[in-house]
Amino acid sequence: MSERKTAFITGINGQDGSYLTELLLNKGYTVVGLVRRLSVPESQTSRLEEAKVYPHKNLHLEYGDLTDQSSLFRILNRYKPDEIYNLGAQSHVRVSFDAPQFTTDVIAMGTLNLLEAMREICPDARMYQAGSSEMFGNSIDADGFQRETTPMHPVSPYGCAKLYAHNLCQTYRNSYGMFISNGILFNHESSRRGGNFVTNKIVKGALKIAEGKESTLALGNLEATRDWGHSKDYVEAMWLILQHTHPDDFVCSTGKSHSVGDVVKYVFGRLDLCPDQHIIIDPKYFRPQELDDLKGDSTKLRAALGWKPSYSFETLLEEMIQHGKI
Ligand code: NAP
Ligand code: G4F
Repeated sequence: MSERKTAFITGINGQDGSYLTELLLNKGYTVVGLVRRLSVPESQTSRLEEAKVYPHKNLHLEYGDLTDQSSLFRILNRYKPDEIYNLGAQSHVRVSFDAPQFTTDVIAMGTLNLLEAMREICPDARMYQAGSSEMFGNSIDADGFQRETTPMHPVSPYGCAKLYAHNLCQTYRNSYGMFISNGILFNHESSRRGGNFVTNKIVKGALKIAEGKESTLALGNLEATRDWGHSKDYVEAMWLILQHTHPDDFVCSTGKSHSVGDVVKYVFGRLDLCPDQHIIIDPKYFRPQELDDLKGDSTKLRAALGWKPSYSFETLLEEMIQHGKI
């Protein structure tokens, strides 16, 4: 790279934000991140510290919030980024039923705030929007896959807010000729995944049972299926999407799906535990409306940008188990 590029990341201390920061610093970028003020300041940078990228001379953190447009104007004005990655979100689907307005404010209005700030200050920058397979709801093509052309009928406040942001990004791209690309990412996990998402909850719960610290693990729906990949692979896709010749929308997925019950079976099996003796079904983890099955066709991304996942379902869970043992 001849001239150092600057990237601005909202949600920098999230799971994906931390992997993306590692990737971009390694590529020689200056990285600017938006962090929210938390009452435990150590939590503001916990994942970046775990990734060993904070502190770093080319990483600058700025206080702000997607719902505070003045903070976005201030930061964009100061750094004039070449690339913007909009990863900030209340990203838990179940919680979006409990806090629908907050979820919508951050994801939908927050994206609008960012787009307007970008249009005013750095319209020639490139922006990646973190869209989700949750936008499809229970809509599935006849062959069992979801792809870019599959109709989107979300079944959660989170999915609705993400679809608003997705549509808004397309509208700004088409109206103003801005380089704005939507990712439609299927579930992706890692050892940095929040402990209340199902994969990490199962890994951590099983390890506690194996160590004799707990005897049961309460879960909700075990029948739902998801297409699970690794966050490290998916942030690579985000970067590739912004290096493309033109802005576009891309599904990112492994193309293989497993049930929540399969995750339980695999993780408990690896720890020589019998799930029937430990798993309790607690309706409090059911959602008012469930998204039953997700399996993504990422042919477009693979063909246009040469992306492919390096982790399988098994190697992903294996890494999470080994990390949890440390
Ligand atoms: P995550 O770990 O929950 O991280 C979300 C980040 O957003 C956190 O750093 C959080 O900050 C920040 N944030 C929350 N509210 C904010 C606000 N009002 N203003 C600014 N930042 C705010 O999520 P992730 O797994 O990394 O996912 C990254 C993005 O991809 C999210 O937009 C998510 O919805 C989307 N996505 C994720 C998946 C997946 O399977 N992981 C799939 C599809 C799409 P705090 O740490 O301060 O809370
Ligand atoms: O791990 P989950 O909470 O992920 P979910 O709802 O699929 O959402 C994740 O992936 C989306 C992409 O499709 C992202 F956009 C979103 O931000 C997030 O990262 O739940 C997965 C499945 C669900 O069917 C849920 O009902 O696991 C089921 N489940 C069963 N017991 C549980 C539990 N989920 C959670 N969180 N906790 C349980 O005890």
